[in-house]
Amino acid sequence: MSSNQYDVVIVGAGFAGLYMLHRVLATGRTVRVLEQASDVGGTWYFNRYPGARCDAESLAYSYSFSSDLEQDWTWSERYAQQPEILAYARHVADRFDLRRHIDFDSRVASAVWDEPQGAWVVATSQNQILQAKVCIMATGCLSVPRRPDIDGLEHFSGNFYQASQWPTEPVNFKDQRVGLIGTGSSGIQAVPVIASEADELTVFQRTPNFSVPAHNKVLDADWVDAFKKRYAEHRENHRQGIGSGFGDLAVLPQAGPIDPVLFESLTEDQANSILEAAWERGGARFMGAIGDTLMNPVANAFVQNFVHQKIKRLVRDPETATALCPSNHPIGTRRICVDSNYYETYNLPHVRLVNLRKDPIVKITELGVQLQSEHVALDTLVIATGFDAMTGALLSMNVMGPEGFTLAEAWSEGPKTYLGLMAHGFPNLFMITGPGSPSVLSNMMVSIEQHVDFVMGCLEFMGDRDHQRVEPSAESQSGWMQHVQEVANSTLFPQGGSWYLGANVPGKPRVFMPYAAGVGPYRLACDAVAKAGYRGFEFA
Ligand code: NA7
Repeated sequence: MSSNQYDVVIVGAGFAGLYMLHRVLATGRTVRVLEQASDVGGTWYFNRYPGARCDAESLAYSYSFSSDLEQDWTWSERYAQQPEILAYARHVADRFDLRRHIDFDSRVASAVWDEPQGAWVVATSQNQILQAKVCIMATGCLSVPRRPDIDGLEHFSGNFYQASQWPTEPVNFKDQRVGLIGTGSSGIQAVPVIASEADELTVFQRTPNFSVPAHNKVLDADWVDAFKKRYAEHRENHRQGIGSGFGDLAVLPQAGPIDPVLFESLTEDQANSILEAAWERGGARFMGAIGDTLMNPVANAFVQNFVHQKIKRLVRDPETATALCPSNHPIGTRRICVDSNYYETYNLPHVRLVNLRKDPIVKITELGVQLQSEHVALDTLVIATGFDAMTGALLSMNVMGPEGFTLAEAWSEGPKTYLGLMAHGFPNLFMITGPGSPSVLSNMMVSIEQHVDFVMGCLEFMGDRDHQRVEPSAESQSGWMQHVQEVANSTLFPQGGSWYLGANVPGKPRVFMPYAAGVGPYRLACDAVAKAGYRGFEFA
């Protein structure tokens, strides 16, 4: 083997790439990781905007593969902030001696299957070329930032920042008139923090999102000790999908379990008190308080109304409160946001919401934002306008299979995968948390570990039988995609018009991409496939 030939190449050194690397190294295979950033961490490397925080509970959003690691590492808060999560990724890279297998600042430009060699030839924009029998895309679901097509954006002469490409050096908002465009999770997390520093903050909102309070806090050391003593049980709950793997029901010290109940079995008072308890408890699991919120339009409308009432009580100005109440999508069909004082921030005298539905942006000028009705002068403009989610990174790399067509061509009508793990026509190319897997609807750590373990099982299976090549059959892939759509269509998700559907990117096919049945059922499906000799995959 020449020095640029490997058994495995992994693209990405976020949490998926790091664990994949650790597992591959343990088998003695040769492996190289290519990472576009200058350090590990993936999405947590780039998303360092003020207020960036995980919306899964820290003790659940962490690796379970090493008991020593989970016992040694101490999370400080219920929901970890970006710097702490990045520190954790760095710790893992050092602790397991992973860095020397990673090429940083190496952005993959193409991956082309070489049929005679039976290998992927992976080239970077830095003119590095590697060859590997197996290529694993650990490129993340939210790693290609979207720039909005707002006229004049490039002409703004003040300070300009994009949430998902935040500079490494500190940003000063003091004495600044700041504008922020975008009110998804990123904007909602950033608003209170920017408001605490800026002279003035104007938030330009096109579509409001539902947000529930995080009730974040410093974790109690005794409680953490008790939790860690039973870590294995908690992890098992996460794997089975309790709370979408976001954290099991005993994760909070003071709160008891919330039993999922169906709306029709409840009186109005009971439904309200269940929602009240879930609101007080905080976090994304609010969505699971009434079990059929995402299936039953009547239940969903009730929960929407509950949150509208909360917003109207939290925000003093009635016009602002009304503008903040989402009315164009069922609650939960766009990713529920988890905030710290988001709604309350609008009560501050120097914070203002502009409802772009009533007063649209005409253009960005050198000095600020020109609305239809007025010009808003700004020193700093922040955009938090989202991502080309789930397929953006995979399709940006010019991946070409043996038949001479690219992944972008194969997916021109939307992504097609088997189990979200592989695509027909692209042998030996695995995806971690790809479209068609629970991915963004789950705790990513739970999904990442399950995917990596599945891929390793498949590679071992191949090694034992001297198989050189694997890909899913066309039939198994179309069967899985049909199942993914059927599951989505049994929920309200398709009504959300969200990035889950590609709806935020002009021209992107509208296909519901994540698998909505949950991490537990998905794991069972994968386990059954593996047990049946990797049913649906073809080996050669
Ligand atoms: P999101 O959730 O996609 O939010 C993007 C926001 O940007 C959303 O409010 C958009 O409004 C807004 N947007 C996009 N383009 C424009 C234009 N042209 N004008 C005004 N507003 C615009 O991205 P986030 O980064 O907040 O969150 C993504 C995930 O990252 C999140 O769920 C977490 O998992 C982490 P729109 O809805 O399109 O009207």
